[in-house]
Amino acid sequence: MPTDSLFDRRGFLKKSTLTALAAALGTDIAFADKMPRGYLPLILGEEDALKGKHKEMVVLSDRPWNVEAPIHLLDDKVTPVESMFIRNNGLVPEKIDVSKWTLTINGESVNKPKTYSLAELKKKFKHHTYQLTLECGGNSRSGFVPTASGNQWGDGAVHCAQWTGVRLKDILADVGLKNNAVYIGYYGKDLHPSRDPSKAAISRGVPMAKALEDETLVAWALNGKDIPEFHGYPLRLVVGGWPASVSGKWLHTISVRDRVHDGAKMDGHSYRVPRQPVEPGAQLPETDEYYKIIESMPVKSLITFPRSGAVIETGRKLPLRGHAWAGDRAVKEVSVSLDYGATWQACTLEAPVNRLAWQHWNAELAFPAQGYYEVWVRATDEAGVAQPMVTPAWNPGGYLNNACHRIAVKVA
Ligand SMILES: Nc1nc2c(c(=O)[nH]1)N[C@H]1C(S)=C(S)[C@@H](COP(=O)(O)O)O[C@H]1N2
Ligand SMILES: [Mo]
Repeated sequence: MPTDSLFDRRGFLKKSTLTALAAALGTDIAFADKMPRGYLPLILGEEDALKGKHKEMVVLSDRPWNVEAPIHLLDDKVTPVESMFIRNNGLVPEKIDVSKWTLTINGESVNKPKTYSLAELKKKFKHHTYQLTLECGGNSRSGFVPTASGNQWGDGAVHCAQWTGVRLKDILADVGLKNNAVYIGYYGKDLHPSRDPSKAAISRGVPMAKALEDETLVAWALNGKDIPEFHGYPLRLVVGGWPASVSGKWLHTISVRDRVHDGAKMDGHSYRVPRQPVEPGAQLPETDEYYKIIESMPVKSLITFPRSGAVIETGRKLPLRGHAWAGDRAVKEVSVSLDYGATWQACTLEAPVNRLAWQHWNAELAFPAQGYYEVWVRATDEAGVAQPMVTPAWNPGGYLNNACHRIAVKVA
């Protein structure tokens, strides 16, 4: 429970929590000793993440907020904000003053740390807009048996929206790097669930080669407007094709490191998978010897239309469509099957609008007879790697489940 650290062993709000609250409220809390055990004062509640979200979005948890999209809400080519999943490891920052927001570039491998105001970033560097696929490393975790620890995402923790900002590589060139730079790490202004300001909720990063790609942005706009509060307002690092956990929200600092970034959630089994396949349910030492950091996400696809459970008339053809993506790679082929993978029909596949954006596919299916069907979709990337038809390698963190998506269709 993320809120545990607010309470003492008997379940009452800690003295330190009460002191911090009194400071925030400008007055003491009356009857603090009468508060029921485990009671969380309203003032500690966060803003409602569902404001501006589609009413069919699914809440996995609200402390911190984790919200996913049912697949039929991902039908748009550019994901609208109302259908974008939210994955928070902590609490959204309070009282954001954009006029005072800055981005600092520091770390062992910069010549000299430099700080930019938001206005300077916008003025000094060329603006770029890319559509980028961000998929949570734990998307589809609920498919693993036995249950892997973490949010039990269905398949809806993915979006491909349009981000506008400046290239990280342009900023880093302006700062000046030493030649021992290995990795970058981000820091965001969100609070650790314990509200302990000395702890980061999450602070991850990528190797220099990924950081310096054209599409790696420091962005202030999402689908042409300010980034919404829950998606990182007012500034965000956006890195397409890798676990979305490397796209730091509420960005205030990027450290250029002379080693693999060692921020929060870079170790243990966070966003890491065993180097060698393990037996389902296995436990292994959480060291670098056994675990490697997830980099590019694997090939995957979704059927976004029709929604599962569609009923069609006998003799009618069914138009189907969706998206496919493959981390750093492009998708080369998408096929659908209506006989549990025995035979496959090739779909029409569009090129991505830019590198690291998902690709749209469509097909028309004829059903041979009345009855219950399942339609499976399977994508193959440009290196010839295809999605598995069943859940792939179990791992303790429940990452990288890219099994084929399927929907039910009844022909009546
Ligand atoms: N500062 C900060 N950045 C963050 C997170 C966070 O909790 N804090 N969550 C990460 C994770 S795990 C994911 S999957 C994505 C989710 O992005 P979204 O909420 O905009 O969909 O943000 C990433 N960036
Ligand atoms: Mo994530």
